[in-house]
Amino acid sequence: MTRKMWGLIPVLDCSQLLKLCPSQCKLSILPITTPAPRADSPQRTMSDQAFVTLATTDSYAKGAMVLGQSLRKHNTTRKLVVLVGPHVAEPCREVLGSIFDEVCSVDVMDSGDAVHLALMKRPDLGVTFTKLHCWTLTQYSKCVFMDADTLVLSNVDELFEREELSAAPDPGWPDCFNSGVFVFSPSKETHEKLLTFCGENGSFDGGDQGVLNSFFNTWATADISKHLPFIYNLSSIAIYSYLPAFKQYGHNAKVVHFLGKVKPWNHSYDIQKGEVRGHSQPPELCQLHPDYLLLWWQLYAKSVVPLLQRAYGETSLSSGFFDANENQDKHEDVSGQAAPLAPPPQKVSSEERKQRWEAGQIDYLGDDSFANIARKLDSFLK
Ligand SMILES: [Mn+2]
Repeated sequence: MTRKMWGLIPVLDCSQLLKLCPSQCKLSILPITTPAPRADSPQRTMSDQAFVTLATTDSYAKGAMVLGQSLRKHNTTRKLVVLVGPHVAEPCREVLGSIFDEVCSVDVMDSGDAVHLALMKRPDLGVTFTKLHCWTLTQYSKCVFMDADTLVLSNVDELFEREELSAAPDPGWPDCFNSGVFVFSPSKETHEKLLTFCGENGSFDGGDQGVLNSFFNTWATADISKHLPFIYNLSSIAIYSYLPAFKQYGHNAKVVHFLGKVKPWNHSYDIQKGEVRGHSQPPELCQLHPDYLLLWWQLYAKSVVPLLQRAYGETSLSSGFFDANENQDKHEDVSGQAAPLAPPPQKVSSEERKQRWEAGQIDYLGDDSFANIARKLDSFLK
């Protein structure tokens, strides 16, 4: 019965419908065939908003790769953009291109304020001025900048509800915002103003954070909605300096920021045991929280290393997995005796490790096969 009835209704295309309808009908039909984009439609929101990060070296590129994968893992609906400096190797750009929607090459724009940089003992910070280039991404209406040494622990798309310039307080000087995570609106005009401001005023800390805090100088007082909760930029240093607060609120953390000189990629990882191991810096310099460090390495091993292997050539990197052992065997052959046995690695449980870290005893020592893999990767990434 129903089928019969439907069979009687002629199938009309749009032009036939238009012919049948009085002229005002066009208004009701046209929007159906070509729906006008609405400002609040999710599709529009997805395509004109982006997370932006910056990679000036191959090491920071690794950080950017892990950050990008952490955003993907937590199903962001926004675009992913990475600004890449001229020193980043081609295979790294290739990997970044497979994780990010857009890879933008930018010139390194050093602050030139060498005295301040030296004072900060962070000569590498000068290049983060390249960050200011993010304001030129005018194909997007709103962006969230995230340092390559940050890691997303859950979906943070709600950050796009905030306006420029929204950021979390800096743990060292809470009247300043930390420039590791901030919401901004790309604009050629703002970009030019920032550059002019830099030229005239320099940076009080020799880095981008000083410039941005001087430029957006009402952040601390004007509008509380521009203060991002601390859980959107939780630095390990802050955890360490206010442990009771971390124990109370830390489980809500959404973004971890590996502030300081020692970065996750300066460590190595035992993929069999799932443990983070030694780094090149003395242990007392490292205050990264072991759980977050482990999360970073797990994501790196699972979602980034396979891409790097592909980009740098499967065979050369595969042999890299065994090079260390081969070398050791050769060494044994040459010396005619077994190499002296290293002390057996200490077995430390996750809980023990955490307790030690909380007591300030940060001890990442030891060597293992994945450390050698990482070294091999590093040798490719130089
Ligand atoms: Mn950072």
